[in-house]
Amino acid sequence: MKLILAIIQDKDSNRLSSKFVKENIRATKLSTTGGFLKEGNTTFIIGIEDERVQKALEVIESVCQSREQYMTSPISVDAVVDSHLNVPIPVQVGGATVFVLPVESFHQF
Ligand code: 2BA
Repeated sequence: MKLILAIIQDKDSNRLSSKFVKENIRATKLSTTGGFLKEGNTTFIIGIEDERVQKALEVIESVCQSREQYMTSPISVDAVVDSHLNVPIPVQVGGATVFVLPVESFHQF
């Protein structure tokens, strides 16, 4: 068994939840925050048999899109003088960041 942690954009989370249900992939959804953009994203926890990991990855890849987001650099005293520093910077946010971990044991009581 494996544990998949998939960090995705909020915009894709409802579609991904629905696709998981359709494919009988069990998942738990967490509201999370990216450390860099400090914006909300969604993390799915998926416990899954080894032979179905590939299917889960394909579902994630098919639903989650990469998008460009803009971040504004923090305002400093210099930035007030040098106002061009406040121009939003484009950041490419991935469709999904996925970790696959081994599971030592699994219990449901
Ligand atoms: P954030 O940390 O908010 O990062 C959003 C996007 O900003 C990243 O997209 C990346 O394009 C950029 N970015 C992040 N850190 C950067 C840095 N130090 N310098 C320059 N650009 C930077 P993704 O790489 O697609 O990541 C999307 C979200 O996935 C991240 O949101 C974070 O929540 C999570 N993530 C990505 N890599 C991770 C990792 N190695 N461990 C844990 N979480 C990760």
